[in-house]
Amino acid sequence: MFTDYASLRGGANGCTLYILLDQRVEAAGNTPAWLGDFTRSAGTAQTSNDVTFSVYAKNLAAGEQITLGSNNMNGNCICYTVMLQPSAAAVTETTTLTATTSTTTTTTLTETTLPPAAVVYGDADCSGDVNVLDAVLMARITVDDPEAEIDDRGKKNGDINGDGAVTAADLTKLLSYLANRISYEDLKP
Ligand SMILES: [Ca+2]
Ligand SMILES: [Ca+2]
Repeated sequence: MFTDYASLRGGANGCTLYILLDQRVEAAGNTPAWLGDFTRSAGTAQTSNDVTFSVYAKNLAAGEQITLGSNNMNGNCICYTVMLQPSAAAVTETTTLTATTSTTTTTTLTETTLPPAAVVYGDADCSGDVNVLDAVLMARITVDDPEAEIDDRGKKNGDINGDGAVTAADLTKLLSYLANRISYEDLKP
């Protein structure tokens, strides 16, 4: 349990503050009130010893100060972890943390920003493989179905002939591949 609190201030450009909170704290109904104006992310983090953390985020404006408090626990949890992502240049001015107990762990973030995935030509729905469902989606795109959902990656995947848009020409090529008339190598631009 933290007995001394940390005081942080976003520097000249502000920053994003992330708190990784042991989910056992949430399970015990002890989620700290000072996390109230943080946004709880859908992502989680896990340590090498199988402790799962919820990820809370808050943007600090330039010069904005925040004081971090207790995790309301007397044991049976790992101290929360604090991470800062500067908004632009290095901005963090002060960071002090003191804990009465600590556990050395390695932390791996999941569901954070990953590098752009390689283009998988034909996989318009980004499901990981190329099949008739991609053809259905691309057909709906080519007729401007307003309910057809395709994201930017899907548009890249669906632009099989590389002319910058998903059109009937791309769909025709995909159907040829699905009918085994051309190989996947021939499907690519
Ligand atoms: Ca697919
Ligand atoms: Ca195209």
